[in-house]
Amino acid sequence: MKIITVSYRLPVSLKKENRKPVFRQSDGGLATALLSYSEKSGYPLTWIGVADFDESLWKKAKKECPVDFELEPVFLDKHVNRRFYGGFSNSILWALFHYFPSFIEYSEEDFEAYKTVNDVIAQKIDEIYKPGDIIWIHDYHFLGLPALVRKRQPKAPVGFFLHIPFPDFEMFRILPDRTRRYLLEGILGSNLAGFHTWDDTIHFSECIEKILGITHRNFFIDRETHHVQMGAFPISIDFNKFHNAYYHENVVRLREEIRGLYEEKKIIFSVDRLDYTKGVNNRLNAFENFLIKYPEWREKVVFLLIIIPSREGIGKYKERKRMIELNISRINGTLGNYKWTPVVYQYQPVNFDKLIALYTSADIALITPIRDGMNLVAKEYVASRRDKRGVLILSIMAGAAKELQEAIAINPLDTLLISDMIANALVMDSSEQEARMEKMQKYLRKYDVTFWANDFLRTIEEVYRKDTHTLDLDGIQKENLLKKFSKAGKRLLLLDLDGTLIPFKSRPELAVPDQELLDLLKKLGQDPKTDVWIISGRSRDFLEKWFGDLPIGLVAEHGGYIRYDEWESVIQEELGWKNKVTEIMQKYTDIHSESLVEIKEFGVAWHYRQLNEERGFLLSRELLGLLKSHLFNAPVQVIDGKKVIEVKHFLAHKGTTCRNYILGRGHDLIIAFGDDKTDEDLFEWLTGENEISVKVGRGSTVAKYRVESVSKVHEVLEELYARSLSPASVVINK
Ligand code: GDG
Repeated sequence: MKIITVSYRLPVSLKKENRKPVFRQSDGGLATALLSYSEKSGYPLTWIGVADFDESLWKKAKKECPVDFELEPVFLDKHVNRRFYGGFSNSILWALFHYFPSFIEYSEEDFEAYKTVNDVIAQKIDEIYKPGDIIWIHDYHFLGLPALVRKRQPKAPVGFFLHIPFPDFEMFRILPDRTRRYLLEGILGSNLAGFHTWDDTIHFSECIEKILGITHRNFFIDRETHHVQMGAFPISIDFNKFHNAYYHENVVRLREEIRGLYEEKKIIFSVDRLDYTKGVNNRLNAFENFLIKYPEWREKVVFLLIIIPSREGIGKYKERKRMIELNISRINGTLGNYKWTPVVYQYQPVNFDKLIALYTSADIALITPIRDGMNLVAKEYVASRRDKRGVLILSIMAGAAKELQEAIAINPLDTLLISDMIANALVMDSSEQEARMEKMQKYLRKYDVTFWANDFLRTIEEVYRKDTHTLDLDGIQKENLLKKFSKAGKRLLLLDLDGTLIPFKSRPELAVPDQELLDLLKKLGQDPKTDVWIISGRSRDFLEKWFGDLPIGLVAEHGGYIRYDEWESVIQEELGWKNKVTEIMQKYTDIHSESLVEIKEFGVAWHYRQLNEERGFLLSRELLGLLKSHLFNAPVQVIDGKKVIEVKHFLAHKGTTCRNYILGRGHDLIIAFGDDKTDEDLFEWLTGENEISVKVGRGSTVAKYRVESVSKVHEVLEELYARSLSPASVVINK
């Protein structure tokens, strides 16, 4: 059993230096976290990534690789890799997911290369995977990969984590349909799709709802082959590594050196990879504003700006570098003088000790991304301040801002606000600095990168285990249920109608019960030991007309009306929202005449079964959004049903009505059958050992059992009826 991790970059680099192969391990938090998890759990680790070295060099050096895990470099054709990495990954996905749509350079060839590389990696995983292994795929380079792995290994536990933001539907939908479907279906191949924040998670869930028509229940989806959980897993850092480095000899020496260089001056610091998302030019403009608005700080402050070279082959990055450098020289030229350089700029990486020395020398860390999945620099700055000094100024557009509440929050475009906040931070008294740092450190110490990795991997296993929770109601399972039924003293059957007892038809009025079903319900209802209820979304008139003469109970309008002897309403109030909903739905029907509006007493439904599949789907997504906004705060539920959008009073609820009026009346066995979301409201109440829920057809469910179709429901009901006859006759019949 092992963990297979996939990321574009390997945590180790290999270069030839003085004709000898030299390995370097990255300081990345991901490697640290995974290694620590692997150590604690005892699962060995295999890491797959794209090699940035030659295969021949790897073959020679492989044995000397100084790591405690298996490294599986994948060697790509250079041309394909350029289109895959520089093209689709970084000139399309990166720009789009960070809300820079005008920076996208869309190319079909790049998409082809992206798919090819995802296929190559899927193949690699397939070669290595053994049952029992856990697969963890990272980031936007491999959005298609989870589904490709699922295809090859349907039973594999697969996690996917996105390190960058997931954009909202309005942004994501700009991609061609085949592309966006590939990406969304790709992620949905995993058992766990993790994001940094709930905003990202919600954006993803909205995209799958609007583009693929897949809805979730509590961010959980039941697919044909597996379950998918979505959720927020904010990444973090190795807190202790950063915290403990403060007193390292080399760090102390470097810090003294830096402090010595800027004696009498306050230091503002930032470090980023070169990227247009990081807001470096805004930051520079804010610093310039600050020096103009607060001239008393001139010559008393210095801005140490470090940019790490990144993606230099891509046009937008080259351009950004030029823009930043022009800006720096303009500011230094106009505001600096021969004794003082306001912005000290470095375009080179720094090693870990220098980074800590810089973090711990800085009076302010100024972090201003326009958009950032998380931003680890912010967390590292806080963790490294063992002296509890320094002030973090952080953009609200970074995922980290959701957690680091004691940072000074700024809007990255508001350069005037930033300049004021710099002025405030420079005079913040030490007790306030300490109090803020302490709170943030307490949080980061607890939620460190090891917590993150444990939480993520544990959740993959949990969701994976859930894969078997809904059992097919056949064979031994069915036999057990039948036995229970024949043994039970008093039994209750709760039966949904459409999609459960009656198959769907193009128009609701055509879906009516046949004589066979009526006979079946009649004979079941006549058994004094069995109470039978139809729990339906239909109107009471409809139920009365077809089932009124049977010896069974009826619930209409999803729980709004109940009939023992007489119909009784569970709702007593005026429904002011109904007119508005009817008006909105009617407009849709006026334009799209194949659809129809059904007005009920406690709700309104728009049926689109007869519309062209694709158009009906798109319109239903639009209508859903519109209704949700119009009905904000109204006491309603908006249901995205099977080819029907329905708005109903929240008390017209199958679960609540059954609980209040039908359940808890001395039944020894309860069996409920249902096929859609409103039935789930009832299933959620049926948790006891003798409370059996049965989902009809595919789709997410909390039910204990599943049958595949309406005819199977009839079959099971016939069998239950047979068992309701005397046990002796059942034996004889056998
Ligand atoms: C992506 C998302 C998300 C940088 N230069 C040096 C150096 N670094 C280290 C920092 C930090 C990391 O690189 C940068 O991480 P960020 O989170 O700030 O940004 P991205 O590279 O854009 O990362 C981001 C992240 O993935 C994780 O999910 O937070 O939102 O964009 O750890 O310290 N480290 C050293 N020398 C350098 O020159 N030693």
